[in-house]
Amino acid sequence: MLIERADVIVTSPGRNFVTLKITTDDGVVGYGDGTLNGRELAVASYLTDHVVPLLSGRDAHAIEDTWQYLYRGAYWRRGPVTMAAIAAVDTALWDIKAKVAGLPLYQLLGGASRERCLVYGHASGKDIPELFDSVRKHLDEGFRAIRIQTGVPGLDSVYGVASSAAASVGGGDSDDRYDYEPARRAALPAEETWDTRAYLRHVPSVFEAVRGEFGEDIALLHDAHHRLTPIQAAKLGTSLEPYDLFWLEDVTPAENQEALRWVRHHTTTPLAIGEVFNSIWDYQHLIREQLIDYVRSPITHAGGITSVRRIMDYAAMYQIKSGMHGPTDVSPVGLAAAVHLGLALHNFGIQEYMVHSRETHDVFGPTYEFAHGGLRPSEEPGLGIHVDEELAARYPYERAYLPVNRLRDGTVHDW
Ligand code: KDG
Ligand code: MG
Repeated sequence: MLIERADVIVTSPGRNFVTLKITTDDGVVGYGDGTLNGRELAVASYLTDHVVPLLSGRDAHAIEDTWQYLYRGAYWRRGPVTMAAIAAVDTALWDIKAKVAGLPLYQLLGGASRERCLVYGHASGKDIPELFDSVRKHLDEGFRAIRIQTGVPGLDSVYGVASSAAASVGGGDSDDRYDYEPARRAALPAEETWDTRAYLRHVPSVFEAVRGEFGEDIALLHDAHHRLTPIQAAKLGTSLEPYDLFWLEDVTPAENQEALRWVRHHTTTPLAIGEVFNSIWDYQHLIREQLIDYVRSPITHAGGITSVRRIMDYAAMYQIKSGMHGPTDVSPVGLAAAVHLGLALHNFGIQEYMVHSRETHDVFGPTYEFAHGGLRPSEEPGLGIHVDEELAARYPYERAYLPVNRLRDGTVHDW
C-alpha cells in the first residue's frame, strides 16, 4: 500500500488549525494534526514545500522508517516546526494503518489499559466568586480534575483566565461559551503586564479558598506558565503543599533542565512540564533524575504517536506518567490521537481537555466521548475523525498571535 498523495488543510473555525491528509493508492485516508499556535503557516509551508513532495510512492505502512527518514533525513533535527510536521505525517499514517487493520487505533498500540482517560478541565475567574461558578460548572458537567487559574489583584489580564467563566464549559447549548483562547486575531500580539511577587502572594489564598469550598476530593492543578525563577518556583511549590495539588505545571522556562533540580529539592508538590518540548532529548535529565512527575508533550508538537510513545516508555522506567497538553490549539485530530495512546499506555496519568468550539467540532467530526470525567475513543477503525473539507474551506486562515508579556517596567518577560 503506497502513499498516493498528501494535502495540507489550513482552516480557522474560530481558531487556526493545520491538518495533513494522506491518501493511499487504494483510497484509504488518514489525518494528522500539525497546528502550532501563532506560527501555523510555518508548519503548513514545511509540509507543503518540503515534506509532501517526499511522501508519494512511500510504503504507507512503514511508519518508523518514515519517521526516521523525516527526522534524520532533514539533517536539521528537532524544533517545534519540524516536529509538528513530522507529527502530522506520523499520526496520519497510524490512522491509515488502523483503518486498514479494521481496528480503533488504541488496539494497535497495545489495547485498552483502562475504561477511559481521566481528563482535567480549565476553571478560571477574575476573582474568587467567578472562579467558584466556573468550578461548579465543571463539576456539574462531570469533571473530576480541574485546573485553577485566577486573576491577580493589580493585574489587568492574567494567563488562563477566561473572559466568560460562568457560561457553559462547552458541551451545553449556550453561545456564550466558557472560553479562554489566548491567541487573538489581530495584526499584532496583545501585550500583558506581569508581577511575580503579586502572583506569588495571591495564589496560595486561592487554593485555600477552593479547598475550603469544594473539599479534598477533586484533583486540582495549576499552570505557572514558565514565569518563575527556580527559587520562586520552589517557594510556590512549598506554599501550595497544604492544598495537595495533582500537579504544578511549567514553573520555570523549559529550556534549562537544571532549574527543575532546585525546585524538586525544595517541594513535594508534583511537577509537570513539557508542553513546549518537542523531543525526547528535552527530557533526558528530567526523566533520568526523576525531577518531574508528568510529561506534558502532546502528540501534535513532539513528533507524533511514534515519538511520544518513546518518551513515555522511557518515563515509565522512572514512574513518571503522561499528562498530555490538550488546549484548543491541539485540534480534535491531535486530541483523538492522545486519547488512543492514553488509553493504551500503562503510565497514563491524566489528559488535558479544553473543550473545542462547536464550529471546530463540525469541521473535524471527532467521535471520542466524554463521560464520568474521562474521554474514551470510539470503536471505529482508525482515529475516529471525519473532516468535512467543504466546511473547512469556508473558514480561511486568519492571522493570530499569542500575547507578549512585560514586567511593570516594560521588560519583556516569559508569557
Ligand atoms: O498555544 C499556547 C497554549 O497552548 C498554552 O498557553 C496552553 O499552557 C497551556 C495549557 O496548559 O493548556
Ligand atoms: Mg500549560
